[in-house]
Amino acid sequence: MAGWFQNLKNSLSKTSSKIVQGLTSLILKRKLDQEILDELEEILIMSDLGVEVSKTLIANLKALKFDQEITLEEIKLFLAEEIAKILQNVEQSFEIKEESKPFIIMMVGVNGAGKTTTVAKLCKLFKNQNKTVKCIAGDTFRAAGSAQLDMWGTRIGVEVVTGDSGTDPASLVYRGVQSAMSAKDDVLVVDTAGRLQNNAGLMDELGKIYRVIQKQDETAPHEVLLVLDATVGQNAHSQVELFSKIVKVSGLVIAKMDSSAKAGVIVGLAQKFKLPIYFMGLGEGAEDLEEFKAKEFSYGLLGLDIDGDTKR
Ligand SMILES: Nc1nc2c(ncn2[C@@H]2O[C@H](COP(=O)(O)OP(=O)(O)O)[C@@H](O)[C@H]2O)c(=O)[nH]1
Ligand SMILES: [Mg+2]
Repeated sequence: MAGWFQNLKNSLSKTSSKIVQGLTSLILKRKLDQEILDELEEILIMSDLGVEVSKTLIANLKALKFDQEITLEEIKLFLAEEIAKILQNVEQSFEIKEESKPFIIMMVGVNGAGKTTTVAKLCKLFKNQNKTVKCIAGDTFRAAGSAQLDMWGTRIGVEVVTGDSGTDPASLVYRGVQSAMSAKDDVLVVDTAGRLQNNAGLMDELGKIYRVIQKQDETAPHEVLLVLDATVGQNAHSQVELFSKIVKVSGLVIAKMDSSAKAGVIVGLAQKFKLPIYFMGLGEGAEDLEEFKAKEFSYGLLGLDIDGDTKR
């Protein structure tokens, strides 16, 4: 479908304009000297790519072009290609395995990251693929948590398993898994709460939900997706570390790419954790979810266009 790359590029404009403005102020046409390299490194670090990635990119650029003439376009292209190489390692298409019925996806993440919205987007996506889908409103901690998903369910035509506010989430999840099993649903998406009084409470609850799922199907949950809010920048690193201690995170979803100026953080996350990035959230609507594509993301990040085919 034409236009999806433009949509991604527009979504990334807050981040890319920061990088591109920095670059534009830097270089007209001159030889690549140490001063430019230092300034360039600072721009990359300020753009949330992370210190380690930024240093590597600069070292590679230096090795290739030091003391030679270079244009702004060449630098952008170089960065886009190098960043794409890093991100290719975490580009992986999300697969619902047919042999697992239901294929159970558990969503985790801090409060406000975009979990519930992503649950709705995923349900819609699988429904569009003609799969039978259910979800569980496992955030019984917030009074509005379950109502929010219920409303989405009505809107997109997907059944939502809910309990009253304050219901024990683990028993709700048990009931939801049973229901999806007996209906032989293709996919079951489990929403969870993010903020509990403290980390111990969160660990306890997510651990319990994980075990309840596993008890009913020892191969499940088949995916544990950590939803990260792209606007939090470097803080995303500590969230990956925290949640990886609690559950076996199998992949990432980066929400709110469209409202972030810090989407560059993905590059550092990819380098450090090597977790697949499956999806990007590009808005608040049910359709505003795209598969993560390394090259498109990198080019969008540098405000560049891609010629020809954009892989979709
Ligand atoms: N712009 C934008 N907003 C989003 C996106 N994903 C979620 N949101 C908004 O972020 C807020 C928190 O989302 P929610 O799904 O309730 O987060 P949760 O607490 O993790 O379940 C809501 O206002 C959502 O509409 C996204 O990809 N883009
Ligand atoms: Mg929620």
